[in-house]
Amino acid sequence: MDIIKELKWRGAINQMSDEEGLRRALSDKSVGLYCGVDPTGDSLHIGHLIPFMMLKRFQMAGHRAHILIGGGTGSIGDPSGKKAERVLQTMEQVHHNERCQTEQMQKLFGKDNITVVNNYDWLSKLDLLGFLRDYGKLFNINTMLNKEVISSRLEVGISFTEFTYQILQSLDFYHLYKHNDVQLQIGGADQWGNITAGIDMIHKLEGNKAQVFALTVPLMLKADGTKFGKTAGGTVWLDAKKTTPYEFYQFWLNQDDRDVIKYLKFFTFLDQTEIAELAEKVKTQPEKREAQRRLAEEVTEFVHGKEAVKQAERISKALFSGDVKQLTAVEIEQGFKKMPTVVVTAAKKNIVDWLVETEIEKSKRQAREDITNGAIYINGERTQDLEFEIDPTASFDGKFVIVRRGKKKYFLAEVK
Ligand code: 485
Repeated sequence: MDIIKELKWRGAINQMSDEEGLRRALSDKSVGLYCGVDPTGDSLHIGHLIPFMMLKRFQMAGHRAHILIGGGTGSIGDPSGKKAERVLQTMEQVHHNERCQTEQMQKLFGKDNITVVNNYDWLSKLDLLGFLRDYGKLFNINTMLNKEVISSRLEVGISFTEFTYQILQSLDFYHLYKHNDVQLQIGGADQWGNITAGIDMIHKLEGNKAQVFALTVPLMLKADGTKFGKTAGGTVWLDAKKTTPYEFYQFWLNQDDRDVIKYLKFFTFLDQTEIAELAEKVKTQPEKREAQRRLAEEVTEFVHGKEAVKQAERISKALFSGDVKQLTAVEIEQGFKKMPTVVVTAAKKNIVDWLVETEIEKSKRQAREDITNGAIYINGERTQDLEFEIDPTASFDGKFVIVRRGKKKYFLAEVK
């Protein structure tokens, strides 16, 4: 299947310029393409994953993928999709974020498989008069004002700095066209104006015959109308320190039946046959959540690797069945990050006193009642003896005590 056809089947195309020209270019040879990202944070999130998966698909089809880190543009700030002027980041922030994001990209794609460039390298070398004479002249104010990004901001106001952003992104496309033989720029739906501005600029500089193309991916919408990529805990990050692989896995596992097939198409490399089979299972055996499990496995493996998937599965299983004994200290840290945590000393203590002191139980009376009723589990073992001594260092490298009350309620005591 040709790549455009495949992307269409995946529902991954929002807009394309010159579809025929692009198809021809793609079938003739290996095409250079790029997607840019501004280092506005120290980690990428799953929203970024959508165009990146697209880059990867092009790469798998034999094309040359480039990622551009916007060290230059990130010091200005893209007005696209923003209702108000941004606060400038310090250059230290920009450079710090640049380093973090570059490392993440190289992990995702493999160091040798992707060309990562930074527009700070050429944008920071522009001089004002050269910029105005060589490039400013190519941009018509009326055309710029008519772009949705700018027109939607005219009432609240927009600085000259942000207004200029589209020229900088255009310059990048031109730069990569000249130096890296890049003909296609991809991005989210909000990037259409910036990408087409670049195409216009290249046509002015190189003539209308220059073969350059734009392709955008749709904005991800959820069936229930809430924002994609957010949970109660906030944004879902690609950085394992900000969103642990277990939380990441759980995020995908918890997707709605109405969304899961769309996400399988967008976020995995599974083919049509396999996705059709999973769609059938959503209909006939939704309670098994096989499509969700496959989605969670695939995306977690792509971002965090095979081992992380195994770990996430072990943690999920242990928490579900209550059999937490086999978990390692590292797995406990991941799995219990969002659960109630108390800090305890290493001192041994009677179970009733310990449960009250940690405030897991409100009173001694309640603690005794729960213990004798068999509702209390210490490190996965039901404990019904009121004289039991808790030794906080007995399990999990002496770092944790896991308490479960009733069927599902977990508490983590951290030994310090
Ligand atoms: O030459 C370029 C320089 C910068 C950029 C692109 C090309 C970045 C772009 N202007 C931007 O702001 N991108 C967003 C970002 O950096 O977070 C998001 C888009 C989203 C998707 C994603 O980047 O909002 O639609 O393209 C990769």
